[in-house]
Amino acid sequence: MAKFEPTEHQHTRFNPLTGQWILVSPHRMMRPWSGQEEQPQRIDLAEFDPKNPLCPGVTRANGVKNPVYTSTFVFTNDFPALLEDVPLPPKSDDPLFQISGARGTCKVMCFHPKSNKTLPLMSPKEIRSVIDAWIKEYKTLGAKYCWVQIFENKGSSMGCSNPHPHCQIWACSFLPNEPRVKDERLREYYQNHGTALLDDYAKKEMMKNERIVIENPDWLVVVPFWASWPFETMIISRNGNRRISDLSQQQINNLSIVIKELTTKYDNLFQCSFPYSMGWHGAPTGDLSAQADEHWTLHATYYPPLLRSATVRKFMVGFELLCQAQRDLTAEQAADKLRQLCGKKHYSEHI
Ligand code: H2U
Repeated sequence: MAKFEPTEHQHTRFNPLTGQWILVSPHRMMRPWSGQEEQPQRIDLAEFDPKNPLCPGVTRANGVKNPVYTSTFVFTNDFPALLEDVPLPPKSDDPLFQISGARGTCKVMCFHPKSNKTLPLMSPKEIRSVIDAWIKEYKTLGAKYCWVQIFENKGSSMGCSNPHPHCQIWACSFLPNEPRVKDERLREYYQNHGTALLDDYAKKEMMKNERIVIENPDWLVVVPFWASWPFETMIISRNGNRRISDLSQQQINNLSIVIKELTTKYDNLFQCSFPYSMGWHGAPTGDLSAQADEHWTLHATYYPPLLRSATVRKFMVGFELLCQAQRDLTAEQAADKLRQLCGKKHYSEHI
């Protein structure tokens, strides 16, 4: 039988952060596509839309007028999934009908006053203001809540309801599933190895040099070995930071450059405003900040849905929903494509 070639032969890979396996089927890259096609996100938006409730000076759905902000702007979501003061459900000791209280708050953060300034089109200085605002919110909300999730849904194909550049921050009184499982797995690795899983992983990726997209002294961007979305990436702290609130000025500066470069590469890949969901994970906060946290390493994950063009996306359905995630392109092939793309100049500058 022929020798195993990861770019030709199907195999499964393990995600140590979730405990789940994914199926890699590179031989499927050639299959024809006659399914749904996405509408690429428009990049020719006006700077200001008087009807857009996220724009400066516009009145939102709840009748409150936004200030004429000139940098970032944060407000409490007018339609929050989590409220601060709600009655708690009665206790249930039936294992089949478990129920628990949930409290929290949801915020919206506009990145920039101009609707047409997505992150790749912003300057590193403007991106720094976004990171500073993330840290400020994280500190305030993290004093009260055990999990603060900063996330950006970009593009309508990722459920984003408004094209103005923004992210959301949800703070909750409970550890949600993804961070809870991650916390358990990182802790178990630390107990077995005496080192943090993602610190070890970043060092090994640096040595292997097969999946690196961008690197600088503070940050490593890789397509993780276990990536399930076609062009999924992780930004991993190389200096053992556990939370976004730990970052030094230099780390913030270098992060702003990394975010600009990565999102520029993403846009340049299919010459569109590249959709994704991204978010930050670090050690829990609030009551849980008293627990040991040396098993955590600060990181962000980007989950972009596009597969082979601005209009053809990956669907996580069928086998993925019923069995396990599956991908065609290998993580190494995706990293190679992203690495070779220009991260300094946005494609729209050539138009
Ligand atoms: P998304 O694009 O990721 O859906 O985020 C936009 C958020 O902005 C959304 O959660 C909120 C929506 O509830 N929003 C307001 O709070 N007030 C408004 O007037 C419009 C949108």
